[in-house]
Amino acid sequence: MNDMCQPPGLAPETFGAQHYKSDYKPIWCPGCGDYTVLAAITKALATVQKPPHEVAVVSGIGCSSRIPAYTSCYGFHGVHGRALAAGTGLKVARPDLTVLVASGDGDGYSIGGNHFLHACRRNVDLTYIVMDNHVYGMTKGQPSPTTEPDWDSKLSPGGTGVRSFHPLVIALASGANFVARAFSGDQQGTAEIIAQGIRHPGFSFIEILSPCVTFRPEQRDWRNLVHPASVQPTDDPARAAKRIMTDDGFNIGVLYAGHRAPYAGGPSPASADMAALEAEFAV
Ligand SMILES: Cc1ncc(C[n+]2csc(CCOP(=O)(O)OP(=O)(O)O)c2C)c(N)n1
Ligand code: SF4
Repeated sequence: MNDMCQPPGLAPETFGAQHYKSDYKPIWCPGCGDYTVLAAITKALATVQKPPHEVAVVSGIGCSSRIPAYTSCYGFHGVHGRALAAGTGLKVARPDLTVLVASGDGDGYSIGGNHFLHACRRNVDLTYIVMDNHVYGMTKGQPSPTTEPDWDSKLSPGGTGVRSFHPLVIALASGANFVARAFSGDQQGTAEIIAQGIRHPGFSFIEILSPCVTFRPEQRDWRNLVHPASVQPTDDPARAAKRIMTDDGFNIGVLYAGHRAPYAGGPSPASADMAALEAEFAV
Protein backbone atom coordinates (compact mmCIF):
# COMPACT_ATOMS: atom_id res chain seq x y z
CA MET A 1 0.00 0.00 0.00
CA ASN A 2 1.50 3.41 -0.81
CA ASP A 3 1.47 6.49 1.43
CA MET A 4 -1.42 8.04 -0.49
CA CYS A 5 -3.91 5.73 1.25
CA GLN A 6 -6.26 7.33 3.69
CA PRO A 7 -5.68 5.75 7.13
CA PRO A 8 -8.79 4.24 8.69
CA GLY A 9 -10.88 6.55 10.84
CA LEU A 10 -9.93 9.77 9.08
CA ALA A 11 -12.25 11.84 6.92
CA PRO A 12 -12.52 10.43 3.41
CA GLU A 13 -10.74 12.26 0.64
CA THR A 14 -11.13 12.03 -3.06
CA PHE A 15 -9.23 9.16 -4.61
CA GLY A 16 -7.96 9.27 -8.18
CA ALA A 17 -6.91 6.26 -10.27
CA GLN A 18 -3.27 6.92 -9.30
CA HIS A 19 -4.06 6.23 -5.64
CA TYR A 20 -4.83 2.60 -6.51
CA LYS A 21 -1.53 1.98 -8.36
CA SER A 22 1.50 0.46 -6.67
CA ASP A 23 5.08 1.49 -7.34
CA TYR A 24 5.81 -1.78 -9.20
CA LYS A 25 6.24 -1.54 -12.94
CA PRO A 26 4.31 -4.23 -14.83
CA ILE A 27 6.47 -6.75 -16.69
CA TRP A 28 3.89 -7.73 -19.30
CA CYS A 29 4.98 -7.80 -22.96
CA PRO A 30 4.65 -4.42 -24.69
CA GLY A 31 1.14 -4.23 -26.13
CA CYS A 32 -0.40 -6.86 -23.81
CA GLY A 33 -4.08 -6.12 -23.18
CA ASP A 34 -3.61 -6.54 -19.44
CA TYR A 35 -2.04 -3.05 -19.15
CA THR A 36 -5.36 -1.49 -20.06
CA VAL A 37 -7.29 -3.82 -17.76
CA LEU A 38 -5.07 -2.63 -14.89
CA ALA A 39 -5.75 0.99 -15.85
CA ALA A 40 -9.49 0.27 -16.08
CA ILE A 41 -9.51 -1.38 -12.64
CA THR A 42 -7.83 1.63 -11.00
CA LYS A 43 -10.22 3.98 -12.81
CA ALA A 44 -13.21 1.93 -11.66
CA LEU A 45 -12.00 1.98 -8.05
CA ALA A 46 -11.68 5.76 -8.28
CA THR A 47 -15.26 5.86 -9.57
CA VAL A 48 -16.59 3.93 -6.58
CA GLN A 49 -14.32 5.89 -4.19
CA LYS A 50 -13.54 2.98 -1.87
CA PRO A 51 -10.25 3.78 -0.09
CA PRO A 52 -7.44 1.41 -1.20
CA HIS A 53 -7.14 -0.14 2.26
CA GLU A 54 -10.79 -1.25 2.00
CA VAL A 55 -10.20 -3.10 -1.27
CA ALA A 56 -8.58 -6.52 -1.75
CA VAL A 57 -7.47 -7.87 -5.13
CA VAL A 58 -7.07 -11.64 -5.20
CA SER A 59 -5.63 -13.71 -8.06
CA GLY A 60 -4.31 -17.11 -9.09
CA ILE A 61 -1.35 -17.63 -11.44
CA GLY A 62 -0.76 -16.40 -14.99
CA CYS A 63 0.30 -13.17 -16.67
CA SER A 64 -3.15 -11.71 -15.91
CA SER A 65 -2.94 -12.85 -12.30
CA ARG A 66 -0.06 -10.44 -11.66
CA ILE A 67 -2.63 -7.65 -11.28
CA PRO A 68 -2.70 -7.51 -7.42
CA ALA A 69 0.99 -6.54 -7.23
CA TYR A 70 0.36 -3.52 -9.42
CA THR A 71 -2.32 -2.07 -7.18
CA SER A 72 -1.93 -0.32 -3.83
CA CYS A 73 -4.86 -2.31 -2.39
CA TYR A 74 -4.49 -5.37 -0.24
CA GLY A 75 -3.54 -8.24 -2.50
CA PHE A 76 -3.28 -12.01 -2.52
CA HIS A 77 -1.46 -13.84 -5.31
CA GLY A 78 -2.53 -17.40 -4.64
CA VAL A 79 -2.06 -20.73 -6.36
CA HIS A 80 -3.16 -21.52 -9.91
CA GLY A 81 -6.94 -21.78 -10.25
CA ARG A 82 -7.84 -21.07 -6.65
CA ALA A 83 -8.40 -17.32 -6.72
CA LEU A 84 -12.18 -17.60 -6.32
CA ALA A 85 -11.87 -19.90 -3.31
CA ALA A 86 -9.57 -17.40 -1.59
CA GLY A 87 -11.67 -14.39 -2.65
CA THR A 88 -14.94 -15.99 -1.53
CA GLY A 89 -13.51 -16.87 1.88
CA LEU A 90 -12.12 -13.39 2.30
CA LYS A 91 -15.42 -11.69 1.45
CA VAL A 92 -17.43 -13.92 3.78
CA ALA A 93 -14.94 -13.30 6.61
CA ARG A 94 -14.56 -9.58 5.89
CA PRO A 95 -17.78 -8.31 4.30
CA ASP A 96 -16.59 -4.73 4.83
CA LEU A 97 -13.95 -5.17 2.09
CA THR A 98 -14.58 -4.69 -1.61
CA VAL A 99 -13.16 -7.86 -3.14
CA LEU A 100 -12.01 -8.11 -6.74
CA VAL A 101 -10.83 -11.47 -8.06
CA ALA A 102 -8.63 -11.43 -11.16
CA SER A 103 -7.96 -14.40 -13.41
CA GLY A 104 -7.06 -15.60 -16.89
CA ASP A 105 -8.99 -18.06 -19.04
CA GLY A 106 -6.60 -20.89 -18.13
CA ASP A 107 -6.58 -20.06 -14.45
CA GLY A 108 -10.30 -19.38 -14.21
CA TYR A 109 -11.92 -21.83 -16.62
CA SER A 110 -9.57 -24.82 -16.67
CA ILE A 111 -7.96 -25.62 -13.34
CA GLY A 112 -10.34 -23.15 -11.66
CA GLY A 113 -13.45 -24.20 -13.60
CA ASN A 114 -15.09 -26.00 -10.74
CA HIS A 115 -14.63 -23.00 -8.46
CA PHE A 116 -16.13 -20.77 -11.15
CA LEU A 117 -19.38 -22.77 -11.20
CA HIS A 118 -19.77 -22.79 -7.45
CA ALA A 119 -18.83 -19.13 -7.00
CA CYS A 120 -21.65 -18.26 -9.42
CA ARG A 121 -24.03 -20.50 -7.45
CA ARG A 122 -23.04 -19.05 -4.09
CA ASN A 123 -23.44 -15.47 -5.25
CA VAL A 124 -21.09 -13.94 -2.71
CA ASP A 125 -20.78 -10.18 -3.30
CA LEU A 126 -17.53 -9.92 -5.21
CA THR A 127 -16.39 -8.94 -8.68
CA TYR A 128 -14.73 -11.58 -10.83
CA ILE A 129 -12.64 -10.21 -13.70
CA VAL A 130 -11.28 -12.69 -16.24
CA MET A 131 -8.71 -11.45 -18.76
CA ASP A 132 -9.48 -13.83 -21.60
CA ASN A 133 -6.86 -14.13 -24.37
CA HIS A 134 -7.89 -17.63 -25.49
CA VAL A 135 -4.43 -18.99 -24.62
CA TYR A 136 -2.12 -19.80 -21.73
CA GLY A 137 0.20 -16.79 -22.02
CA MET A 138 2.50 -17.35 -19.07
CA THR A 139 3.31 -20.95 -20.01
CA LYS A 140 4.02 -20.02 -23.62
CA GLY A 141 0.98 -20.59 -25.72
CA GLN A 142 -0.89 -23.81 -24.98
CA PRO A 143 -4.59 -23.86 -25.91
CA SER A 144 -6.97 -22.94 -23.08
CA PRO A 145 -10.67 -23.73 -22.63
CA THR A 146 -11.67 -20.68 -24.71
CA THR A 147 -9.26 -21.39 -27.57
CA GLU A 148 -10.98 -21.91 -30.90
CA PRO A 149 -10.95 -25.62 -31.88
CA ASP A 150 -9.15 -24.92 -35.16
CA TRP A 151 -6.42 -22.65 -33.76
CA ASP A 152 -3.25 -23.99 -35.35
CA SER A 153 -0.01 -23.64 -33.38
CA LYS A 154 3.28 -25.44 -32.84
CA LEU A 155 1.88 -26.89 -29.63
CA SER A 156 -1.43 -27.98 -31.16
CA PRO A 157 -0.83 -28.55 -34.89
CA GLY A 158 -4.12 -28.36 -36.76
CA GLY A 159 -5.95 -27.26 -33.61
CA THR A 160 -7.33 -29.27 -30.72
CA GLY A 161 -10.68 -29.96 -32.34
CA VAL A 162 -12.23 -29.38 -28.93
CA ARG A 163 -15.26 -27.13 -28.64
CA SER A 164 -14.65 -23.83 -26.76
CA PHE A 165 -16.00 -23.15 -23.29
CA HIS A 166 -18.70 -20.42 -23.20
CA PRO A 167 -17.99 -18.53 -19.97
CA LEU A 168 -20.85 -16.02 -20.08
CA VAL A 169 -23.65 -18.49 -20.59
CA ILE A 170 -22.13 -20.86 -18.06
CA ALA A 171 -21.95 -18.03 -15.51
CA LEU A 172 -25.57 -17.15 -16.20
CA ALA A 173 -26.79 -20.74 -15.95
CA SER A 174 -24.84 -21.21 -12.71
CA GLY A 175 -26.37 -18.19 -10.99
CA ALA A 176 -24.02 -15.21 -11.45
CA ASN A 177 -25.94 -12.04 -10.62
CA PHE A 178 -24.24 -9.75 -13.16
CA VAL A 179 -22.75 -10.85 -16.46
CA ALA A 180 -20.82 -8.55 -18.79
CA ARG A 181 -18.26 -8.60 -21.57
CA ALA A 182 -15.63 -5.90 -22.03
CA PHE A 183 -12.64 -5.29 -24.30
CA SER A 184 -9.31 -4.14 -22.92
CA GLY A 185 -8.77 -1.81 -25.88
CA ASP A 186 -11.78 0.21 -24.63
CA GLN A 187 -10.35 1.45 -21.34
CA GLN A 188 -13.17 3.84 -20.43
CA GLY A 189 -15.92 1.35 -21.29
CA THR A 190 -14.16 -1.39 -19.32
CA ALA A 191 -13.75 0.90 -16.30
CA GLU A 192 -17.47 1.74 -16.39
CA ILE A 193 -18.44 -1.93 -16.53
CA ILE A 194 -16.10 -2.81 -13.65
CA ALA A 195 -17.53 0.02 -11.55
CA GLN A 196 -21.05 -1.25 -12.27
CA GLY A 197 -19.97 -4.77 -11.35
CA ILE A 198 -18.50 -3.59 -8.05
CA ARG A 199 -21.69 -1.72 -7.21
CA HIS A 200 -24.00 -4.54 -8.19
CA PRO A 201 -24.78 -6.83 -5.23
CA GLY A 202 -23.81 -10.47 -5.52
CA PHE A 203 -21.36 -12.28 -7.79
CA SER A 204 -20.47 -10.06 -10.74
CA PHE A 205 -18.72 -11.73 -13.63
CA ILE A 206 -16.86 -9.61 -16.16
CA GLU A 207 -15.22 -11.31 -19.10
CA ILE A 208 -12.58 -9.00 -20.59
CA LEU A 209 -11.23 -9.80 -24.04
CA SER A 210 -7.55 -8.96 -23.46
CA PRO A 211 -5.20 -9.79 -26.34
CA CYS A 212 -2.01 -11.82 -25.87
CA VAL A 213 0.06 -10.07 -28.53
CA THR A 214 2.94 -12.53 -28.14
CA PHE A 215 1.24 -15.90 -28.62
CA ARG A 216 -1.92 -14.71 -30.42
CA PRO A 217 -0.75 -11.66 -32.43
CA GLU A 218 -3.85 -11.96 -34.62
CA GLN A 219 -5.89 -10.84 -31.60
CA ARG A 220 -4.80 -7.27 -32.38
CA ASP A 221 -7.71 -7.46 -34.82
CA TRP A 222 -10.21 -7.73 -31.95
CA ARG A 223 -10.14 -3.93 -32.01
CA ASN A 224 -12.00 -4.09 -35.32
CA LEU A 225 -14.38 -6.86 -34.29
CA VAL A 226 -15.81 -5.62 -30.98
CA HIS A 227 -18.97 -3.54 -30.93
CA PRO A 228 -21.32 -2.32 -28.21
CA ALA A 229 -24.16 -4.68 -27.33
CA SER A 230 -27.21 -3.15 -28.94
CA VAL A 231 -29.43 -4.07 -25.98
CA GLN A 232 -30.02 -2.85 -22.44
CA PRO A 233 -29.08 -5.27 -19.65
CA THR A 234 -31.94 -7.63 -18.88
CA ASP A 235 -32.90 -9.21 -15.56
CA ASP A 236 -34.54 -12.14 -17.36
CA PRO A 237 -32.08 -15.06 -17.46
CA ALA A 238 -33.84 -16.71 -20.41
CA ARG A 239 -33.59 -13.57 -22.54
CA ALA A 240 -30.00 -13.03 -21.48
CA ALA A 241 -29.11 -16.64 -22.35
CA LYS A 242 -30.65 -16.29 -25.80
CA ARG A 243 -28.71 -13.08 -26.43
CA ILE A 244 -25.44 -14.49 -25.19
CA MET A 245 -25.76 -17.75 -27.09
CA THR A 246 -26.67 -16.09 -30.35
CA ASP A 247 -24.24 -13.16 -30.36
CA ASP A 248 -20.95 -13.17 -32.26
CA GLY A 249 -18.78 -13.22 -29.13
CA PHE A 250 -17.67 -9.63 -29.65
CA ASN A 251 -20.53 -7.53 -28.35
CA ILE A 252 -19.46 -5.66 -25.25
CA GLY A 253 -21.55 -4.30 -22.42
CA VAL A 254 -23.63 -5.47 -19.49
CA LEU A 255 -25.78 -8.37 -20.68
CA TYR A 256 -27.50 -9.48 -17.49
CA ALA A 257 -28.14 -7.80 -14.12
CA GLY A 258 -30.19 -9.94 -11.73
CA HIS A 259 -31.73 -9.45 -8.31
CA ARG A 260 -30.60 -12.51 -6.33
CA ALA A 261 -29.75 -11.71 -2.73
CA PRO A 262 -26.02 -12.23 -2.10
CA TYR A 263 -24.88 -15.04 0.14
CA ALA A 264 -23.26 -13.67 3.28
CA GLY A 265 -22.00 -16.86 4.88
CA GLY A 266 -23.52 -19.38 7.24
CA PRO A 267 -24.47 -18.80 10.86
CA SER A 268 -21.64 -17.38 13.00
CA PRO A 269 -19.89 -19.88 15.22
CA ALA A 270 -21.25 -19.90 18.75
CA SER A 271 -17.90 -18.63 19.91
CA ALA A 272 -15.21 -16.74 18.05
CA ASP A 273 -12.76 -17.56 20.80
CA MET A 274 -9.94 -19.69 19.35
CA ALA A 275 -9.43 -21.80 22.49
CA ALA A 276 -13.15 -22.64 22.63
CA LEU A 277 -13.18 -23.57 18.93
CA GLU A 278 -10.12 -25.79 19.33
CA ALA A 279 -11.73 -27.50 22.31
CA GLU A 280 -14.88 -28.13 20.28
CA PHE A 281 -12.96 -29.94 17.52
CA ALA A 282 -10.36 -31.70 19.70
CA VAL A 283 -10.29 -35.51 19.29
C1 LIG B 1 -1.07 -26.33 -10.22
C2 LIG B 1 -0.40 -25.64 -11.38
N1 LIG B 1 -0.56 -26.15 -12.61
C3 LIG B 1 0.02 -25.51 -13.66
C4 LIG B 1 0.75 -24.38 -13.46
C5 LIG B 1 1.42 -23.74 -14.64
N2 LIG B 1 0.75 -22.52 -15.09
C6 LIG B 1 1.12 -21.31 -14.64
S1 LIG B 1 0.28 -20.07 -15.35
C7 LIG B 1 -0.61 -21.18 -16.30
C8 LIG B 1 -1.61 -20.74 -17.33
C9 LIG B 1 -2.04 -19.33 -17.23
O1 LIG B 1 -2.91 -19.07 -18.26
P1 LIG B 1 -4.07 -18.02 -18.14
O2 LIG B 1 -4.80 -18.17 -16.87
O3 LIG B 1 -4.88 -18.08 -19.37
O4 LIG B 1 -3.30 -16.64 -17.98
P2 LIG B 1 -2.43 -15.74 -18.97
O5 LIG B 1 -1.00 -16.07 -18.64
O6 LIG B 1 -2.80 -16.06 -20.37
O7 LIG B 1 -2.81 -14.37 -18.56
C10 LIG B 1 -0.24 -22.49 -16.02
C11 LIG B 1 -0.80 -23.70 -16.68
C12 LIG B 1 0.87 -23.87 -12.16
N3 LIG B 1 1.52 -22.74 -11.89
N4 LIG B 1 0.29 -24.52 -11.13
S1 SF4 C 1 2.67 -13.61 -22.89
FE1 SF4 C 1 0.74 -12.73 -23.65
S2 SF4 C 1 -0.59 -12.53 -21.82
FE2 SF4 C 1 1.55 -12.78 -21.12
S3 SF4 C 1 2.36 -10.69 -20.86
FE3 SF4 C 1 2.90 -11.37 -22.93
S4 SF4 C 1 1.24 -10.61 -24.23
FE4 SF4 C 1 0.49 -10.57 -22.11
